[in-house]
Amino acid sequence: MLAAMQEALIAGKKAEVESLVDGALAGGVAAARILDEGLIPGMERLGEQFKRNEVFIPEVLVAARAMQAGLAKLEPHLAKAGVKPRGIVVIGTVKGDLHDIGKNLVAMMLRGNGFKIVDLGVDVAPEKYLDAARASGAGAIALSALLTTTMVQMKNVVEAVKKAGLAVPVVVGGAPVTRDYADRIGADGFAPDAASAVEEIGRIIAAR
Ligand code: B1M
Repeated sequence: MLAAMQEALIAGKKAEVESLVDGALAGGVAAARILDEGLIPGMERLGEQFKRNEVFIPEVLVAARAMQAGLAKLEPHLAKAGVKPRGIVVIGTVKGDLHDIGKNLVAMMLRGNGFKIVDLGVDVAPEKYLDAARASGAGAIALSALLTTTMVQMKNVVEAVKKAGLAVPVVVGGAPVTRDYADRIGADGFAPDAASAVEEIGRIIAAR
């Protein structure tokens, strides 16, 4: 079933992905396993095909829509019931970058783990993070970037936060981002995946 889910995702068959996710959940497969062995590997395989010019942007967009639909089905199951709010997190994909699947997954996992989320969407300019952090009283700013050309924007956000004298830690992540890069730009935290982002942000907010 999880292999079929990968195929349906790659083919951009939204209704089929939704029904396979429903079926897996009904059959007792854990939401995390559906993510880790169904949806995410499907997207990774598609990424490889994209790189080899075997598929193009329209196919990737259709698959992304199927992925979002699958994630929406999983969201209630990733949530932990009865967890008290652990802090407010402002999240967004950096300026120039339109990839939002990973960012949405991080937001979803944070929400499911008791954080309140202010989601700024994609292509977010540094000052927007600052405004939202001030307005919401955020405990952390979370930045996502998927392109080597846009990850440099993370440095601009870190610098803007410092320049404004805002005492809000900045946590970064996304496929091209590494712990080393996070350290080099002076970010307060880094996570390689959504589950680690929950741990990292939780640890940073708790330590404040
Ligand atoms: Co684009 N794209 N894309 N794309 N795309 C990549 C990223 C690429 C690796 C594909 C490839 O060449 N193999 C490549 C980047 C190369 C590079 O920079 N090194 C690429 C490119 C080149 C481009 C365009 C430039 C293509 C073009 O126009 N010629 C263009 C750029 C547009 C723009 O942003 N300005 C483009 C466009 C698109 C679409 C719009 C078609 C679509 C995005 C749709 C959408 O997001 N709504 C798209 C997609 C879907 C991809 C791939 C195939 C899949 C990305 C994805 O959603 N992965 C991707 C190839 C790949 O990654 N294998 C690719 C699944 C998602 C769950 O993973 O986002 O990595 P990810 O998130 C993970 C972790 O990274 C982490 O947690 C998540 C889950 O555990 N994480 C965080 C993410 N954010 C975090 C924040 C954190 C912590 C962890 O803390 C705050």
